[in-house]
Amino acid sequence: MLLTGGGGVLGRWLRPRLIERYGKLRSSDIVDPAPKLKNETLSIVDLADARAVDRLVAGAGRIIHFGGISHEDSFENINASNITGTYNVFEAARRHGAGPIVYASSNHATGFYTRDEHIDGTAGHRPDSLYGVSKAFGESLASFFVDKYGMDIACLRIGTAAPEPHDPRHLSTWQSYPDLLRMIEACFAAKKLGFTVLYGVSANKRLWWSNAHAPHVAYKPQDSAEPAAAKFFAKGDKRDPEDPAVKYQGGPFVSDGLLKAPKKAAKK
Ligand code: 15L
Repeated sequence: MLLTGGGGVLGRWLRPRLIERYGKLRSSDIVDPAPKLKNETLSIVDLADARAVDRLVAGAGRIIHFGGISHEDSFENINASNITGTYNVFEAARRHGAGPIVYASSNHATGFYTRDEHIDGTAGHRPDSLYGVSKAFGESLASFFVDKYGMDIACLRIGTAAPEPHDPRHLSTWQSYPDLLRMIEACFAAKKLGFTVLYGVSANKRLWWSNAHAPHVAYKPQDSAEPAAAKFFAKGDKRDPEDPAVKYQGGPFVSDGLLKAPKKAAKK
C-alpha cells in the first residue's frame, strides 16, 4: 500500500492504523514524514516530479493519494502539487498496474452549492476556490483513467476531517478520523470501484450530502457532529444566512477573496 501525503495531519493519523490493517506501507511526502513506523518505508517526493513519482509508485498495490495542497494557494503552487501531482500519481499507477486508488478530493469541488441544496457524488462541480478547481480536475482525471484504462478510483469529497467539530458549519461537514478510515476501508473492500465519488462525512444530523447513490461501497459511519450543536447554539443561531460563508456549503473558502474583483480602469 502507498500513501501520499503521509506527513500531513490526516496521513499521520492514518499511517499506524493502515499498517495495522493492511501490513506494509510506503508513505511519501514533500517534506520528511519521519518518524518511520515499523513495517513502513518513507520517501521524500515532490509529486510534481514525474520521474520521482514513477519510482515511488513502482511495485505498489493499493494507493491512497492524499498528497498535495489542502487549502487555497497561488495557481502556480496548486498547479504543481494538485494538478500535475495528481496526474503523475494516476499515470504512474496506470503504467505500473497499481490500484485501486482512493483519492482525497474535497467538498470544495462543490462549495458553491447552497446549504439548502442536498446533493450526492453525482452533483456537478461548483468549485469555490482554485483549490476546489484542482479537486474537480482530479475527479475528471479519475473519471478519464477509469473509462479509458479500466482503473478503479474512488474520489472522496472530504468535508471537515478533524478530531472534533469546531464551528456550526461542521455540524453538516464533519467527518471523524475513524469514519474517514472506515470510508477508505469500505472503498478497498468494494467488489468493483470503477469511478466512484463519495462525500467524506460522518452520520451527522444536519447533512447536506448523501452517499446513497453508491451502495457498492459499504460505508457505515459511526460518529455524528450533533452532540456539539448545544455548544455552538447555546444562545441560538446568530449567523447571517446571507453571509456567503454561511449561505454556501464551502463556508470560508467561498467568502475568501469573494469581493476582491479587479478594479475597473477609471474613465478618462
Ligand atoms: C478542505 O478541503 C480542507 O483541506 C480542510 O482544511 C477544511 O478546510 C475542509 O476542507 C472544510 O471544508 O472544512
